[in-house]
Formats: sequence, structure tokens, C-alpha cells
Amino acid sequence: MERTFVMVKPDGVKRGLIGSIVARFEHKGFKLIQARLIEIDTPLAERHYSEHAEKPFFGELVEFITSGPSFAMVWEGPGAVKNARALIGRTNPSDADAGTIRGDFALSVESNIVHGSDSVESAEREIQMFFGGQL
Ligand code: DAT
Ligand code: MG
Repeated sequence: MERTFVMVKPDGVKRGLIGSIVARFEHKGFKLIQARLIEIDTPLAERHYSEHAEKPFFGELVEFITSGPSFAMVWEGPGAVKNARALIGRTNPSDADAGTIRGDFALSVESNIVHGSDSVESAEREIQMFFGGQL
């Protein structure tokens, strides 16, 4: 069965949204496989977001994701990657539909409260990075 990596980012944790976000995945029918609160350090942040290393916002992105604890999760279900992205909504909360997590809980792209893997390959890589036992 397909699995995906989802993470409540520091802004979501600070705002007390872990429970609301977990509930959406549970209500959709996903099965929770793993979960942990984690303080992401700079090397892990740079690895996690390596595809964005050349982007102008990379420095701020790394600073943001290391600014406090994040809540990392693995969810399982049919089409888990695609279905989780659908629950999460568009990257920029201003473009995200109401009813999605970003559409309902966020206003700015810099603080969009949740991460979800963008492909099965990314999901495998991210699950290994956060739950592979080497942290
Ligand atoms: P997603 O998180 O939807 O997969 P992404 O991989 O393109 O989006 O970008 C990773 C994160 O980087 C995103 O959640 C928020 C931040 N980000 C993306 N585009 C940005 C921009 N134009 N300005 C500032 N931050 C941005
Ligand atoms: Mg992405």
C-alpha cells in the first residue's frame, strides 16, 4: 500500500494545529504509520529542500523550517501521495481552495503550515530521511 510523508511545519505546531491536521487525514481514511515531533537542524533542512537550493527564498525557507519543532508523519492509503496533496491544497494558500488545509488555515506561501511529498519517489526519500533511524 502506498505511503506518503506529511509534516506540520513550525507555524502549524506553534498555532496548535497538529490535532486539526491529523484529524483531516484520519477522517479521509488514511492510516497513521509513524509520527514524531522533530527539531529540524540546518543540514536536515537543506537536504529536505535540496531541490530548492537555487531559489531566492531558500535561505528563508531553511530558517523557517528550523525555527521550532515540526510534527512529522507517515500516512498510508490508496494513492496516498496524490490524495494527501489534495487534502493539503495548493502551495500558495491564496490559491488553495477552501476545504483544503492550506486554504482553511494559512494566508502566506512562506507560512503554509504543512508539507506533503510530491511523488512516490519523494515520499520514499523523505520517509527514509525522517524515519530511517539515522536521526
Ligand atoms: P510544496 O510545499 O507545495 O511542495 P514547493 O515544493 O514548491 O511547494 O516549495 C516548498 C516550500 O517552499 C513551500 O511549501 C513554501 C516555500 N515556497 C515555495 N514557493 C515560494 C515562494 N515563491 N516564496 C517563498 N516561499 C516559497
Ligand atoms: Mg514540494
